Amino acid sequence: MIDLREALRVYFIMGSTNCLKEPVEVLNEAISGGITLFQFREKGERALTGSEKYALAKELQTLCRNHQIPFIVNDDIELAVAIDADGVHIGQEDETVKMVREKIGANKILGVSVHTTEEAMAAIQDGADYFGIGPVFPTKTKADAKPSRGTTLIEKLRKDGCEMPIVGIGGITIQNARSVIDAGADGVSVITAISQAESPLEAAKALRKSVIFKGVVN
Ligand code: TZP
Ligand code: ICP
Ligand code: MG
Repeated sequence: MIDLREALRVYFIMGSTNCLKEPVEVLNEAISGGITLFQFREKGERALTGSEKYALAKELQTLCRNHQIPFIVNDDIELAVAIDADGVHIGQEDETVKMVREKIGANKILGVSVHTTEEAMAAIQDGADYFGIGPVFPTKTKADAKPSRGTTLIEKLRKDGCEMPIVGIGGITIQNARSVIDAGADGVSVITAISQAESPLEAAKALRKSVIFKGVVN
């Protein structure tokens, strides 16, 4: 079994619509730069569907497998089960956490987006393995994102003794990533910071350095 907290440190998320070059090239670079987890999130205008979505998922999953990077699918439980993904990430508007846990089984990773203490408590009860909390900073990537509220919920959950693995998400950059870790998150999830970088490899490397290096020294 992987150490989930470790795996969450540099969490890269993308789908074809986020990438400036071929998704497989972007992911390959991101892996070379040191990402620790990948989520396939094929969403938005011109997102692939059906067999094209399936084929891209398989291609990216194979790349992850070759480098021992866990592969998570966003929202699409059927796809995750069909390709035997390592886990899924769901929001509050998706199928219930309980239902998803039943479908994927006990040994898969189940991530849940939470925005309040109440949602967090419920997700713990229902079998979540980690929380995605955000947007911590303003983001243009998610059209229906809630207003950004910084790291207040992350800090509150930690203050209340919550030990669930947590990643921050939304508008996270190489420059502000450290503040999310300092607030109590185990890792940072990013789309734009890597997928839209001129060099996804250098971006992933720099992000990893800001999250991991200083973490060891401090
Ligand atoms: N959920 C909350 S913010 C967000 C998602 C999927 C988008 C994060 O993308 P970016 O480009 O890293 O701000
Ligand atoms: N958090 C994470 C980790 N992934 C998502 N897709 C999301 C929140 C909305
Ligand atoms: Mg969702």
